[in-house]
This record gives sequence, structure tokens and C-alpha cells, in this order.
Amino acid sequence: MELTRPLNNGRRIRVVEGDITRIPVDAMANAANAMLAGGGGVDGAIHRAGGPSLMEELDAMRASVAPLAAGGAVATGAGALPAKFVIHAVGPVWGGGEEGEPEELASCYRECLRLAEERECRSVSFPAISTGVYGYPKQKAAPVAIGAVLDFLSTEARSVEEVVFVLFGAEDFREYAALLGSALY
Ligand code: AR6
Repeated sequence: MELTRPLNNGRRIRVVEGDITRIPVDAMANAANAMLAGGGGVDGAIHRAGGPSLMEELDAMRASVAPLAAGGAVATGAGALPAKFVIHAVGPVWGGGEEGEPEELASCYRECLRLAEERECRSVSFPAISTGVYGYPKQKAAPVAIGAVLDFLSTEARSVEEVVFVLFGAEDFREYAALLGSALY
């Protein structure tokens, strides 16, 4: 399943149901942890599909950047993935919503887009950061993710022309598709 929403400045948002490691883009965002240590979920899938070079690059930078605060991100090459870069973002752990989680989640999306712009990427994909192991309720995370991306594409974007939300499962896909259908831009 797939849906494309053009923005009136020529940029666009795509929503795709599937495995993020299979979808070609310039920069693929990852839902990482503060130590950039790898893990399960989409992080595990990205490291498995990308191969050992991703972790080698993270190992080399860990001492200077980790622990990364929630909302932060770092970029590596993409190894065997169909991308030029992987941008490892650290989402907030859900603690009820009153501890700055929405701001930190929005920051993940902005930071990834900023790093993608620095690398002159044209397309960037995102998983639903924080909505797995980190427990951020999916219906609360979706408008934060879409809002941050819409805002960036409408104001700051230069090289980035397309953002792809890759959702794991039909229910998540429908949530994003419905929100994008109703978003005013
Ligand atoms: N493609 C797209 N989305 C996926 C894929 C995939 N291949 N696999 C899972 N998802 P999570 P978090 C979805 O738990 O909540 C790791 O151990 C999944 O359905 O991967 O940010 C890290 O190392 C969910 O909607 O990330 C951290 O320790 C979304 O991706 C911690 O988990 C995010 O779920 C980060 O937790």
C-alpha cells in the first residue's frame, strides 16, 4: 500500500507500508538508542541489512558523541542498504507525555532532515520512531512526525524533495494516510 501527497511547493510526502530496508532513498532514518549500540526492531533490521560497516562507523564515533540525548541524530554510510546514508536518531522513551516527549520526537525528525540536507540528499525515509520498544503511543506519535516533516518541507527544505514514512503494518499505514489526507498545507 502506498500514497503520495504533493505539497504546493513541489515537494512531496509518501506513505508506504513495508520494510524500510527495502525502499531506495538517499538517506534512511533509523530508530536507534543513546549508545548507538544496535538493538531489535527497525534498528536490528537496518544493521542486519546494511552489514557490519554501519556499526564500525558508529564504534569509531561513539566516544565523542554518545550517549546521545533523545531528539539527537548522527549519520553513517549505508553499507549494503539501498541508500547513501543512514541517519541514526534517538527517540524519546514514552513516560506519559509530560516529560518533553513530543518536542524530543519532533527534534528527531528535524535533526535527520537537517543532516540529510547537509549531505544534499533528495529523499529521506523514516520509520515510526519511538513507537515500538520505546512505547510512544502510535496515534500520538503520528501527528508529531507528520507535523515536523510538513513544517520542514514547507520552510527549510532545499535539497530534500521527498520524505517517505515507512509503516510496518496496515493499521499504522492507515493512520498516517488519514492524517495526511486531512492535513492543511
Ligand atoms: N521497517 C519499518 N518499520 C519497522 C521495521 C522495519 N523493518 N521494523 C520495525 N518497525 P522500534 P523504538 C517499526 O522498537 O520504539 C531498538 O532496540 C515498529 O513496528 O524499532 O524507537 C533500538 O536499538 C515500530 O512502529 O524503535 C532502541 O534501543 C517502529 O518501527 C529501541 O529499539 C519503531 O519501533 C528504540 O525503540
